[in-house]
Amino acid sequence: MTASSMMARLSGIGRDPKRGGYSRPVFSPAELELREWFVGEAQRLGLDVETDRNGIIWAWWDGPGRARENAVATGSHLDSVPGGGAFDGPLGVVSALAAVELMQASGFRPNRPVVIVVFPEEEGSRYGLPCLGSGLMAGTVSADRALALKDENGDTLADLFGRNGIDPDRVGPDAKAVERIGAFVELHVEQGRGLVDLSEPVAIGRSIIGHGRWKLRFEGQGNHAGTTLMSDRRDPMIPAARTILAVQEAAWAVPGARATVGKVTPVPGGSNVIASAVDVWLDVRHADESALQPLVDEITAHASGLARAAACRSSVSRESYSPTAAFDTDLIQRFTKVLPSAPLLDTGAGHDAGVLAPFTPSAMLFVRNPSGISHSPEEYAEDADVDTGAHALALILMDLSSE
Ligand code: HGY
Ligand code: MN
Ligand code: MN
Ligand code: MN
Repeated sequence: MTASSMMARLSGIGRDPKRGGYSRPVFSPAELELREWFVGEAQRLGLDVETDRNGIIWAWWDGPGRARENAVATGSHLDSVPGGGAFDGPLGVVSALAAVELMQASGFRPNRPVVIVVFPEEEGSRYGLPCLGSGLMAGTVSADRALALKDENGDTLADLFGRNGIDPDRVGPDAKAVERIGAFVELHVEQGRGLVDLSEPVAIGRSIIGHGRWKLRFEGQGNHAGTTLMSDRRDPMIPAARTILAVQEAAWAVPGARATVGKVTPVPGGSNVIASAVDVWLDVRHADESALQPLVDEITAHASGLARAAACRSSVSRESYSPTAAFDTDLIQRFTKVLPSAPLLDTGAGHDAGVLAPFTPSAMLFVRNPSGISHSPEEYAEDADVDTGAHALALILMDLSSE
């Protein structure tokens, strides 16, 4: 089946009528449905499917008795941000399936195992930790910390994993799993306007800029909205709001910086309740890491002054951090030979390929997104570009696996 027809087939799964677009938190019914669909499609292609100790699905195209080492791996994720688009994640998985089908149909037989990999919780929408599956496998995320994290309903990752057949006691670094990947290629919908401006359907990824998430907590005194005089309040919403404005100003002052507050959680969150606490989630990105931390420091210092001025307290925790990741130059060179007209693009979005890059040669392909918009229902790719992307991926996989 072509990649575009697979995307069409999946288009009803995980729609979010309230927010628009798709909401597929990891291991939600929608994401589980996609995972199950993936397993069925992989088996239809004759791939051997296994789920590892970190909830990562592997679908192997290899012969009986062939050692699972030096594999050419490709894939992405099936979870989404709240109210996200159809393509971020699934496009890479669908294109991997389509690419294997194209290779099989052409009569090609790989000399190295080819494996499709599906990572859980890439977006970090449920537990706040992006690229959780790949990070656990690579050991860049602490298993103890991750397993104790709670989602909005107080459900821990340990419980969620346990209910889905993943033994929490076995979650954690898996050097053997990483070692068997000889090269990793992640295809992804582009999340900006690079390819639109260049009038090309497919790009080769060069790097991912450094990025991280911080949680700023403001604490005051929860109280009654009607009986508490303005002069008697310790309302943490006030320094939180002023901090959000300060984030924007501070980021504008640093060329190349991107800083976002996309999630604010008042506790307890009632319209007639002065909050007792407010969590402000800060996402900061910069290609030059030496500019990133000082910007975060400036914001948090400012936040603490604003909290004191409102008779509140503030604290900050770093929830996740991904250094700038440069993709493998040898792989990029090979991709360029196979796809001579594909431009090289850097991206501000995080990916499992960025987590794997320090451990195994990794690189990416991007498919044109005419809207230039992502993490939104408006994220888009034309059918023709989707199929061109899958074809490009097949050429890359054939080149790599024929050695
Ligand atoms: O870039 C992100 O926000 C996520 O890792 N996809
Ligand atoms: Mn995303
Ligand atoms: Mn993604
Ligand atoms: Mn991403």
